[in-house]
Amino acid sequence: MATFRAGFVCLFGRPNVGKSTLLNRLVGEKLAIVSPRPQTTRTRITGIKNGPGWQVVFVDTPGLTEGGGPLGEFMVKTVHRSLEEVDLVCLLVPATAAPGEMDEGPLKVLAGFRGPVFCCLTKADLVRPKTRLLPLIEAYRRQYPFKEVLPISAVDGTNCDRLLELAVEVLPEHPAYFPPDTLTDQPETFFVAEVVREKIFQFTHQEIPYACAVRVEELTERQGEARLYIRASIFVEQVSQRGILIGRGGAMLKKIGSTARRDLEAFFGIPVYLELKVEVRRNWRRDARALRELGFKSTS
Ligand SMILES: Nc1nc2c(ncn2[C@@H]2O[C@H](COP(=O)(O)OP(=O)(O)OP(=O)(O)O)[C@@H](O)[C@H]2O)c(=O)[nH]1
Ligand SMILES: [Mg+2]
Repeated sequence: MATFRAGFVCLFGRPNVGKSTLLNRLVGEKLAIVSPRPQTTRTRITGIKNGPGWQVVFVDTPGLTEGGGPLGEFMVKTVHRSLEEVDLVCLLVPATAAPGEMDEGPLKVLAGFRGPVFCCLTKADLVRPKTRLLPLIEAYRRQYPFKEVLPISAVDGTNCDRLLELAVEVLPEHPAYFPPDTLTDQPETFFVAEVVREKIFQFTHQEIPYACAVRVEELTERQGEARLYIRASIFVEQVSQRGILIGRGGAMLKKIGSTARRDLEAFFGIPVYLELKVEVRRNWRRDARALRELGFKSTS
């Protein structure tokens, strides 16, 4: 009987190195939101890729940081938990860094991990000439016994297929964890909330996107109508932020809603009705109870 390989591969690294962009590229679907700003991802996000004789469950994680209050602690805990019981870790580091700027923080976190670790030098498309990558590759090789060190670009696709192949090779023989048509194990409501959050990142500035949490209150396909009806709340920390998010005459909220709706329609393939409202939940990022109510629950 032919063997089947399956396992979990954690995408791990500092904020903004391109973990979510790589997850989307490897899975071939936009599952995780992306922004040019650090600390976009707040939770563990899976993306499942199937091939002949194998299944890889990629696990995108929040960027590794220190501090940041109760929400920050939740995010760091999420990173640590995501590293438990995975079959392979891909440490993502920016290819644009100089060898002298190498960051040892993530390597320290990996100290207890027994499995294979790949080092992916991300955003390699930004480095020219490519020979500039060699000293960095050498520097990382000296730092940790990586099984592979490879430059990648999730934007132009450099080495992404190669990374997938190498990942499959190290996975154990194991039956598939999910049915072959499964893309992720997050519920649709989570995905919808993230799309709204991505638009907040896109259209608002400074502290605003960080002060927002989105919760889907209702997601229904109404009988007899090929249409998704979605009601979601955006929670902000202060009254002034509510005003910014709503905008003059409601213009900002409308812009967030209509761009999110377009993405959701493309993803679900049916018309979407999206109703957004903005609520103030004072200092929710520092409030353990509010965090739980807004969906920041520990998974184990
Ligand atoms: N040029 C280039 N830009 C990239 C690449 N991968 C990601 N980016 C950009 O880098 C920024 C951060 O990407 P994300 O995927 O959100 O990074 P992340 O590591 O998930 O960030 P956090 O969720 O904040 O930890 C975005 O502006 C991306 O478009 C790449 O391969 N090349
Ligand atoms: Mg991310």
